[in-house]
Amino acid sequence: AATAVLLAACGSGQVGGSGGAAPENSKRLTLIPGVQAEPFYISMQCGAQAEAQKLGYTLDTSAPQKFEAALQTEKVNALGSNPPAALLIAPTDDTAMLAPIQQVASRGVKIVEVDTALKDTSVAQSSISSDNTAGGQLAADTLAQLAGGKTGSVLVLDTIAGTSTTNARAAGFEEQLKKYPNLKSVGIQFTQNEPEQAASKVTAALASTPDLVGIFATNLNTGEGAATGLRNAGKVGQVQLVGFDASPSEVEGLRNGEYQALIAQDPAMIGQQGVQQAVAALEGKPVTRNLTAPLHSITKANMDANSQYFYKQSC
Ligand code: T6T
Repeated sequence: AATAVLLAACGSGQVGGSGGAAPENSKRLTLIPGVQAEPFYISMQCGAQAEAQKLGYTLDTSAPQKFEAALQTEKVNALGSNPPAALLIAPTDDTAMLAPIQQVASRGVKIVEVDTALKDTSVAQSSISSDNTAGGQLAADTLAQLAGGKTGSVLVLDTIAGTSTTNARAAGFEEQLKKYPNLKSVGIQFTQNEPEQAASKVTAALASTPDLVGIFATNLNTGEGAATGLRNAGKVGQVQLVGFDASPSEVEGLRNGEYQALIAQDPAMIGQQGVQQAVAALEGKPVTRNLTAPLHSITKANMDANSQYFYKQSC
């Protein structure tokens, strides 16, 4: 933090323009994740920080308090006239974040998308994410297998319309579910990425849909909320819960039977590759426009062999 303050002070005479970072910032990267203090983004930050150090760069992180485009925009705007050489960002809205990111790019800052992405593919030099559509398809196959031929309804919990990742997971799931005529979706419900909202959606679905056999929660917040909803209704283990991500609380839930499966991402690898691509762009080396990080399907039976994919609370 002291270094960042010093750099900011040294660069205070610098004004915008398209010349890129001030010389003293040429080895500085900034990561703006979706939200602060969340295991997915903490793990991403750990991977990014380690790689930056290895490559001789510094990486600072500036995270919004909530997963919200307005708050993330403030963080982007705060880069101001003294920006880093490259910005790694997880845009919380595939459209609303376009203008602020474009503004930074227009100052010569290299942009790398990590996890989520803008609809407009012309701004970022590189994007690194899981194959979220395939992740949703994998969740549908997993749920169908868990249902074991039983007929019934399935609920999908998404976060916010405009979140590229979870929207793709939900769509991939819905598409793949058509292959299983015994299972019908009651539709995608949005939760504003709030566990409390996910819990109430589950409570309402259990009341209105007596044949509910399964839930697909498209990220860790929807999963944690769904587990709460099932616990409150005494339905744990009766309604199959397939979650996305592998936060400490989800892993605990898998162990105690609240979840039947988790689709884990590799956020540390996303962060690591994000830094590699940003540095390649800065050093004039070849850049890969789209990179896909692997997914891992974890069940209670194989969880101990997969503990390297569990997300971290600190580096
Ligand atoms: O699932 C991750 C991330 O991939 C998604 O874009 C937003 O939610 C998480 O951060 C988990 O809460």
